[in-house]
Amino acid sequence: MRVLFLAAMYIFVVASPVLGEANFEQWVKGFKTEAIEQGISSSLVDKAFQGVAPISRVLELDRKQPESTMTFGEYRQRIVSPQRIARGREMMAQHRDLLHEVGQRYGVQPRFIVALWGIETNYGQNSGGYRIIDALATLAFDGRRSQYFRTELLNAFRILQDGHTSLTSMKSSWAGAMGQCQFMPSSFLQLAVDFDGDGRKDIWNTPADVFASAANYLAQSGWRGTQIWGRRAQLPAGFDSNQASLKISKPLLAWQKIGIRKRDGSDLPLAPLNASIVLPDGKGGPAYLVYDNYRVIMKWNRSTYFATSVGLLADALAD
Ligand SMILES: [Ca+2]
Repeated sequence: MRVLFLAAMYIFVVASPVLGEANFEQWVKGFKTEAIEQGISSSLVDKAFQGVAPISRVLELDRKQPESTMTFGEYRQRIVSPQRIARGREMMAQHRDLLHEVGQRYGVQPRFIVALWGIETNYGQNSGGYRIIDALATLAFDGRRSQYFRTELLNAFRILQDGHTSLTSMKSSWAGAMGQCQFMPSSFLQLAVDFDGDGRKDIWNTPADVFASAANYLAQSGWRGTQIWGRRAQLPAGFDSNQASLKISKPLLAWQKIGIRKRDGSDLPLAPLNASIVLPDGKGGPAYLVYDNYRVIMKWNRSTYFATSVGLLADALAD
């Protein structure tokens, strides 16, 4: 039975590219009907799907998760590199007035806006070269989360229809994250901002809109502009690593009492704050004491690697 089953799978896999093309055309037909029912203009949908075919590279990338094969130490070295810190400082200086204005409006310290921007797209230099319709159609047709991507594809059409960008400018990552702050279309519809007031939320090419959209995302997710993200900590000998969990949140005083200290060995601040201990590389790796803002960063990307790196890069960009 097992052998027969595998043989059947083999035939399916070999035959699927041809089958896939026919199915894709069918799928596009069904999607177009739904989009038009939802109020997207038929000429826009027709134009957007001209020459679209599934992108095999997108499926390949969807099936592998590079981050999980790296330790946090390796990830941090790559993501919070000396080059990225240097460039970030240049960007802080170049956009100082705008960042200040956006930061004031949304209650977010500019260094966190710039850190997210730097990590997401290397300060706008690498915001993804895929045509979003092609990428999302591929994932909606054949991905592991097809319903999610189908909804995002519909959202992408809403953004186009509203005139925020054009079909040719609407580029994304392979997974549909758009522009310099890498918003999915659903996040764009909820949280993107037209900060320069030209009528378009342009997160592809307008720094004011990019910064304000990122800041608005944080603000709406509960960011506190008077607090930091957390800090590197020193654990006492014999620390019970079961205590290192985002599910466990305790007053700083409680952590101080069991011997947690700042990295340099000095006392924790006496602020009335709750904190959690995070060990991105597990027991024996670097320890971080993190506050509520860390959880906000994890709403942006649910990865301790990501959130800790944003915090560390923001610290490196502090005045
Ligand atoms: Ca704008």
